[in-house]
Amino acid sequence: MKIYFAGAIYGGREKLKTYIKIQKFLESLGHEFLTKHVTGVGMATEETEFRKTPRESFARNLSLMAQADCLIAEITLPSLGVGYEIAYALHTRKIPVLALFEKDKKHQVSAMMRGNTLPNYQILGYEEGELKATIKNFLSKLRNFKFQIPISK
Ligand code: 6IA
Repeated sequence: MKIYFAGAIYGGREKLKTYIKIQKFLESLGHEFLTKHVTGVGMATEETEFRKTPRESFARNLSLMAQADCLIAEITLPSLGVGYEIAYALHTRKIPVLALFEKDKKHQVSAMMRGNTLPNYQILGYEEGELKATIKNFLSKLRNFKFQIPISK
């Protein structure tokens, strides 16, 4: 499966280790981690990313989004970019979205994320030790998800 991972960049880099853990876990399961620019791990030429203009980054991200089977977001840190990507995945691509946040940081997660009841959206608080099982559970249910929601062509 091709997975678009969203995590804060300008929103803060404090959760980078968790993003990398998620990337390595998804890759160990055989999935393609589309958004290596979020972690910087496994990028062909890291420098190229830094030289991209915002327009180039935006266009490249939308083309990655067009290939994605689902989106997984780590939303503990408030990030405009991540919020935009989640809305785009839900409303434009209509793909399944899993939003994860550190359980004890619930108070800083936007009501727009916590109150969303769209059928292709799931939000879960996690403790460090639960992360992998939570992701695995989401991925195992994706096939059923696809039957429930209209997937865009
Ligand atoms: O608002 P934020 O910067 O926190 O948004 C982060 C999210 O938006 C990530 O999930 C990314 O996919 C996307 N994003 C934000 N900025 C960039 C970017 N800028 N390049 C690619 N995607 C981005 C330059 C990156 C660089 C300095 C490593």
